[in-house]
Amino acid sequence: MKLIGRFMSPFTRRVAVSLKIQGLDFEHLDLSTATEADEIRKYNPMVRVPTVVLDDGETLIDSDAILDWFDEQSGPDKRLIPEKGEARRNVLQLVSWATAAGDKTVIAFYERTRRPEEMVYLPSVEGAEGQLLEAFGVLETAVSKSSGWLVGDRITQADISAIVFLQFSRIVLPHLFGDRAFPALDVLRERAYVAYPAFAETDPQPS
Ligand SMILES: N[C@@H](CCC(=O)N[C@@H](CS)C(=O)NCC(=O)O)C(=O)O
Repeated sequence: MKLIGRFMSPFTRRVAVSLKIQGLDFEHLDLSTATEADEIRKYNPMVRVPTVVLDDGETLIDSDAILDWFDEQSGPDKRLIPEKGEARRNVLQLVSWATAAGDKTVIAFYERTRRPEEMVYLPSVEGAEGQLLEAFGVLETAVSKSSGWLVGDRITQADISAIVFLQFSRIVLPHLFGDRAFPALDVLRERAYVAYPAFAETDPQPS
């Protein structure tokens, strides 16, 4: 199967990290939505990433839906989102804070970089930036109350998403993080990098 999108895209990267942790092989097409739209369009007419093309040719879009399918394929021991109950609710809630931070980061980043300066409405951009910091604050509190991984005693999608989206936000909106530290999330990231090569193997490379 093919995974389309750069690891600078946190939505793509969390799929890549998850597939690697689950031991699923894929071919990575390192294509940028900004500069290689025509190539991506061959796989996804919306030119959005991540896009996955399965071995039988079927196309999957949207990281949540993609992750859900591979969780089901992996079986109970390798699931990254528990199948049911409180653990599932907790993981899904934490993933939602992380993806919400990611959505707001993409909005702020695109507004700041893809518009003529005079057309940027700063109060709206700064509003999104405030929201994403609040979301990371919720994740910081959650991890500081946990005993290692965010939920339970092994890595879940909550950990992967928290790590990947915070790294992305720090890269593309560095001005936000000068006086906002997330020490517990940093410890979580270090723990994950030591335990799982998938993180280092997908380190985002800003162009
Ligand atoms: N909800 C989507 C969000 C994906 C997303 O925002 N992808 C960005 C890159 S990080 C993208 O493709 N941007 C180009 C566009 O949407 O036009 C998911 O979870 O996959």
